[in-house]
Amino acid sequence: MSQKLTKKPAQNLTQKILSSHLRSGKLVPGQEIGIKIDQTLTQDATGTMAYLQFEAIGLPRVRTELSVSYVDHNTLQMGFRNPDDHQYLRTVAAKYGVVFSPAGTGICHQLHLENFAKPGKTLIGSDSHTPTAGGLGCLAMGAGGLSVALAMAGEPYFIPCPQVVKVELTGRFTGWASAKDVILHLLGQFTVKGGVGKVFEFTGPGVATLTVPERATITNMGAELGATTSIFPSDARTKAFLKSMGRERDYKPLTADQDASYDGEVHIDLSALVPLAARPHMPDRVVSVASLAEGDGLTVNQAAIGSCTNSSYADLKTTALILKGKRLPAHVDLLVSPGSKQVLKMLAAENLIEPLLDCGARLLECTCGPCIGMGGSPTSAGVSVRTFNRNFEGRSGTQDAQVFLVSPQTAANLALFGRFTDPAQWGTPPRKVHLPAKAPSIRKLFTFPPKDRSAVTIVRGPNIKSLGDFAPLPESITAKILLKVGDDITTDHILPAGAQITALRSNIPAISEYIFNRVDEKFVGRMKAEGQGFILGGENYGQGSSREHAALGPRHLGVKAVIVKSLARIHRANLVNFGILPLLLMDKADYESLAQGETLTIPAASIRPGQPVDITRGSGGKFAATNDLTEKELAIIQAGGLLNYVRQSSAR
Ligand code: MIC
Ligand code: SF4
Repeated sequence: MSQKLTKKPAQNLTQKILSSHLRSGKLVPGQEIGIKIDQTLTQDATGTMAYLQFEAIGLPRVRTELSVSYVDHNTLQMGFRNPDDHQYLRTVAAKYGVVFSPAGTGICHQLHLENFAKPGKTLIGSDSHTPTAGGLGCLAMGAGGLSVALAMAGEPYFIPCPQVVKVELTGRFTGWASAKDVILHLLGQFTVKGGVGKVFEFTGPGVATLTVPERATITNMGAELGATTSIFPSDARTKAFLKSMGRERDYKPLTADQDASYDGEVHIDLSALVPLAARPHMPDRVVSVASLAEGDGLTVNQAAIGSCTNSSYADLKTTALILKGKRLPAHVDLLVSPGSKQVLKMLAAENLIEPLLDCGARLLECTCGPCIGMGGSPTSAGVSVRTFNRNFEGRSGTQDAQVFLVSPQTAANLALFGRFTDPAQWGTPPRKVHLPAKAPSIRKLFTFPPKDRSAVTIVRGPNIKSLGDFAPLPESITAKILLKVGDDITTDHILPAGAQITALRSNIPAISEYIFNRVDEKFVGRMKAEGQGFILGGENYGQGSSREHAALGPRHLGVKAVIVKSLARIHRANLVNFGILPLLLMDKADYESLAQGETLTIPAASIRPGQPVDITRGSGGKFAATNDLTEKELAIIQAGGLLNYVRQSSAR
């Protein structure tokens, strides 16, 4: 009898990692899957809530292979609230077995890539740019703080199984093109909503020409496509990177099978790319830098180099080499923030700080800094070229600033000229920068949890308020549309960043006062007067950050449902987690006829997964809204949110 060998079906890289971590569901795009999470990360602005929620779950320690708490978003320590948050984060980490990275050590994603991310592992982080770790073959996703708290408790992470898009890279960079231009090119093609429900998986001969930090720039900003994540294979470049980080043992090769299939395919010829820029106020408004140089070229008032997208050693060394021996024009303010102390140490060791200082640049702490509006705001109507990943209106702290997203090479050159110029005028680019065989370790700067955690006391300042209780969803809700907004509303519109507001992330009643205040400063007043209400929105509502405060704040104010044309992935999950109904207009044309102030009745108890319901209008007419909720998600909303749901399920 001949024995038939059953050949394992060919898998792409995403399917390989997903299937080895699958806890529930099937790998069929769109269906809900539960996956085991190996690592988690948090940052300070979302972390305090995540740990308060972890505490509420009541476990003695985290159940992941590794959990790290970074402090990088707000390190200004203006007043007691912010340092109190840091102290809480440090002590709660020690108590529950989490590694702690103190303020100033670096930006979470850069540090995680350098020190902890591993090929083939799953990672979720309470920050939308967690996919940075995809640069070394880790399946890394941004999530709300509560999802991260549950992953720390050992629970699977539930997502709709993504489609996988193959991005075939060929050729190699020429001239001034760099990794940033790859992702800007993709954004120009796909837009900020084009990646929803998708993983972008990079393959092809061009991959081998890219170093891990270059790959990480690309996967980082895949978040702007709305993608679930982006990932590169783990290969000889990955091995060299991990070796330089003193982590060669963490290397394992990982690629898609030769004949793997994908749900879509794009091709990028790296040698055809030119320097690109995303114009104000969206990362997908992409044009060539040369086109912005036409005529006299727009004056540039500020340049900012850094952020989790472009703050690596290679990015900053290239910057320093471009600026060496030059002097900035008097009207240009240049801010440089290294991604980590390791980057800073390497620049210092090679005397590359001096060219930055001598040209007139300002060296900032190794944090998010101007990217999250922590200082460094441009002048009124000022033009700022930034190597960051988001240029949403007002995010820089100056409402009418004109922020362009560009590569470090582009930012440094434009800063020197003081205006947009054609890359043809920039001379010869410096040679591609590679990491040394052994980079200096900063491992001892992390605080590893003590063996005996019983003596650790968690310290809470007066601004740290535990989460209040949320009531279950009523059977029927009659309330007014208290805000009508357009397409592409970002979480920065819903809850602005900046030092003043971010300092309130541990205090929901206080931070709720700022919900939508840059869009309509009377919104909070209307919510308070009415006690409850709905929000009407357009396409891609809630894009951008993972901050769950953009759901928690509205929930605290009494928002019961958001009725929109479409939703961004992480914000949708945050709405579910905090018991707000995410409803989708069946007929998008109804958006036009619905007005702010109109009263609606939603028959909440009759909502079924994927089924339309009739919503009664104040005028007596009706319109239909549907949903893309699973049975479980609906039960979570009906329970008043995920914490209630988990408590009820464990009581059963
Ligand atoms: C951002 O870039 O918007 C942030 C700040 O990093 C957020 C997280 C937050 O709001 O704390 C993100 O991207 O998730
Ligand atoms: Fe920090 Fe900006 Fe990156 Fe967000 S996008 S993690 S604020 S550097």
